[in-house]
Amino acid sequence: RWDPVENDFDDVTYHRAHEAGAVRIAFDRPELRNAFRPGTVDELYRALDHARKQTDVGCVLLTGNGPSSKDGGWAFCSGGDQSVRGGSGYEYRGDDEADTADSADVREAKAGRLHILEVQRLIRFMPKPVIAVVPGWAVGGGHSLHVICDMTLASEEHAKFLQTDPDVASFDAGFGSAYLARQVGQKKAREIFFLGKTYSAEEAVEMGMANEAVTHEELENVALEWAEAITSKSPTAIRMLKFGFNAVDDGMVGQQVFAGEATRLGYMTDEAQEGRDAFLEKRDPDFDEYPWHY
Ligand code: 1HA
Repeated sequence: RWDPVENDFDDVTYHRAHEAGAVRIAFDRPELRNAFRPGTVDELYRALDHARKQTDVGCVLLTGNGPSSKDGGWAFCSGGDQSVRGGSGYEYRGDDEADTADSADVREAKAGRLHILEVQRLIRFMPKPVIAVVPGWAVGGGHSLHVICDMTLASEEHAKFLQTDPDVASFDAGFGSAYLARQVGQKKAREIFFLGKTYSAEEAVEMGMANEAVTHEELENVALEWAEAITSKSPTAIRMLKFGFNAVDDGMVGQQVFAGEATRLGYMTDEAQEGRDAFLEKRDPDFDEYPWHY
């Protein structure tokens, strides 16, 4: 059902649904509860950006592979890999094959940076829905990733939601908390970050940060059904709705993204082409036949 998309990834798998306009991108470090190191995040970015550019792909499923061969545990993602966190951030290490291709100065420039906020922005601003498919733990920066996705589908049996950021002296004071508060309310969002309690799939649905909990066995089937429902609809309508939902919280950037799409639609009209043609033909534009719609 899933065909591999050609790639050179080590920490992420990337598949295209056979004959459907959906892709599946998955963290592939199940023994570490799918924690991400710098190379993982860069691969994730590249996979998402590839999916963004495919004009016949309308939906991305973001998930975590499992179970762990060590103890059978499942995870969506447990956030930043604490074992490569150095004094000034997350470090590329020798075994981080994903980045050995970079020259020494590029590695130096990237040192300590986990480009996870760039990934968050890519998910937020790509013109197609990204669905978090949560088969197990969604923790820390992994929790924030599910928050930023357009929708969340969770495994009834294994999904667990937990914010450990303040335990490890980290803090997503951006989308991971602010957008969460939009979903669950201010008090509940503060509880999630300040108390660090673990929530079940059912509780996540109840508080509004997950859409639905389904049996673990059905998880990927339902995810694909959702993707197919989305990709059967009008691409323009879905894109405008996503950016419309974002705009109110994204300030002038939200307006800019929405306006970019409006301009694209405007350019498709005869009226816009008259403007362009008049310029190229060195004459005054004649907009008389285009009504002032009300
Ligand atoms: O918040 C941000 C950022 C915010 C703004 C900007 C950038 C950010 C970048 C990153 C982050 C963060 O992600 S900070 C939060 C980092 N993550 C954590 O604090 C979660 C740490 N992990 C846990 O709390 C637990 O492992 C767990 C709740 C996910 C699972 O618990 P469980 O089922 O009891 O399993 P456990 O035995 O703990 O874990 C299995 C294996 O996975 C362990 O390794 P082993 O003993 O088998 O050798 C464990 O060490 C490893 N592991 C799990 N999570 C991580 C990890 N190793 C490294 N890093 C992890 N995050």
